[in-house]
Amino acid sequence: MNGAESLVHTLADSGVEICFGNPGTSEMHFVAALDREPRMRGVLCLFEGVVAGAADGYARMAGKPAATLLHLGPGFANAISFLHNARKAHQPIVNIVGDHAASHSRYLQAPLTSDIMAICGSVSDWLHQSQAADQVAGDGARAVQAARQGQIATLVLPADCAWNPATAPAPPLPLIPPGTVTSSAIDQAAAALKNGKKTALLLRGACLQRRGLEAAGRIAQNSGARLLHDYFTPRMTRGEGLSEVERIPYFAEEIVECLKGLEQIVLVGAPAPVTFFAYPDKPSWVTPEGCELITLAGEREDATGALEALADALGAKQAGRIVTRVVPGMPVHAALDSVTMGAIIARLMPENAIVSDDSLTAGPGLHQSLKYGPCHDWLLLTGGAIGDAPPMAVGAALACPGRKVIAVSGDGAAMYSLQSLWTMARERLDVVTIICANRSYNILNIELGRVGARNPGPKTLAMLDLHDPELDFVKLAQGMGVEASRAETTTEFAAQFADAMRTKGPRLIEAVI
Ligand SMILES: Cc1ncc(C[n+]2csc(CCOP(=O)(O)OP(=O)(O)O)c2C)c(N)n1
Ligand SMILES: [Mg+2]
Repeated sequence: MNGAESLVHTLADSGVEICFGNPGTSEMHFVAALDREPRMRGVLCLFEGVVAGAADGYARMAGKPAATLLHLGPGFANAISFLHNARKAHQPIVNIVGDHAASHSRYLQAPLTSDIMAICGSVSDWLHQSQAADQVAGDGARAVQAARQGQIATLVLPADCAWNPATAPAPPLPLIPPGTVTSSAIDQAAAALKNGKKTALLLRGACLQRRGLEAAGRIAQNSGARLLHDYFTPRMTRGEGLSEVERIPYFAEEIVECLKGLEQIVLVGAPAPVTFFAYPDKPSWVTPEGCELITLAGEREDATGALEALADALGAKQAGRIVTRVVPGMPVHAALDSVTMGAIIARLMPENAIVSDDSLTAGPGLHQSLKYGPCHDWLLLTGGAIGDAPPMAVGAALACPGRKVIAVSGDGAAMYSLQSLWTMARERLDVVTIICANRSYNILNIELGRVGARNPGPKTLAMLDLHDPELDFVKLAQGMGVEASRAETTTEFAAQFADAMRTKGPRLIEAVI
């Protein structure tokens, strides 16, 4: 076998079952090796941002890494923003980045020669360049081990290391589990929850899934503490049957209001809260003055186990308050807006769906109904690099066949990664993509005033406007093989969304709001 084959077998032996890729000449041996490893699925994406977003969505839902295949420094560079989102979400990804053969990279004038290690290093927690074909398998096993600690692992694979002979795949390396929380951290949090002060638990990571939420609910019931999660949390299981957790709002002054009066915040897999942006005369640090921050579990520790241990330490046996479903009434016939759109989605979506959410200013309207909707997993824009709802939906659909995936995206955001639709069509993924078409970078129109930019003129406003020309998402989707329709009223949206829920396969609805 050659180095590339030894790597693909090693990845498969280590439990990596899927590779999202956009290959080039330097990756041809890796591509050819896919046919010799039946356990590895290759998924072509037509832009590297889609590759990265799909790997992120896959990891969030599968709880394990996908591989990506990227073409030298420029290919990796195209993936950076969505790798950044994945990194902020502490998701596991194994990037395989083809590079020139050693004999060729000394020619700086070769078009694709770049400072590849600097480019890859910018968003990788683990980075290595293979030095010889017979070391590639071992490098691959180490990359998977690193990724499985919730990291972006990047292996740069020079073409000669891929094509030269190698001996054998490398055996999988042991999984390094997240750190266990010390009993003193649990005792400290337990004591804090009994001291009568106004307290909130701020939860992030896997503890926002069913097991952690169950323990958190018992703690809240026992102690009276509030449960909070950050605005762009990576993944949360929510809706019917789950503990209700308050979402920390987006804008600085709303966050301050939300956290006002708290005397203690217990951090559970979460960092201390800060605002999304800085604004003149507004705080970035939003922990109320005098409020104590107590760490129960660090961002890379077993927060779920810590919550269960804390619930036991408190003797908190009684289940917490759980969400009962509220089925919104069918909105009356009217022009669609984000509130009625959210109500219709929450009314008609099936149980156990996955919602990939980059809905921006349509979000609050959607959130209002969805939080009392049927149980679903909710994936959010963790690193602030917009456009990752459709690619994350690609990855989530491949991780969870049989579950309906609903991607909700702003019209501006959707244009960063529209090529996702082609992969949805090719892989026949059960994803409905909803474009919130307000023909505007609406949030930026709001922010313009908030940051204190004065007297915007026509040139300024044109930079935030999407009317001229109007994007026709129906045609764009059809051009990529996805069935699509436009809804301008509640009635149209309800009919189209209901139909999308009844049938399987990729579908797009341009929701004019
Ligand atoms: C990669 C990246 N580029 C640019 C931005 C800046 N940005 C934030 S929101 C936004 C516009 C979003 O518009 P849209 O998706 O239509 O949502 P709306 O605000 O209209 O609800 C832009 C350009 C960003 N966050 N990330
Ligand atoms: Mg918009």
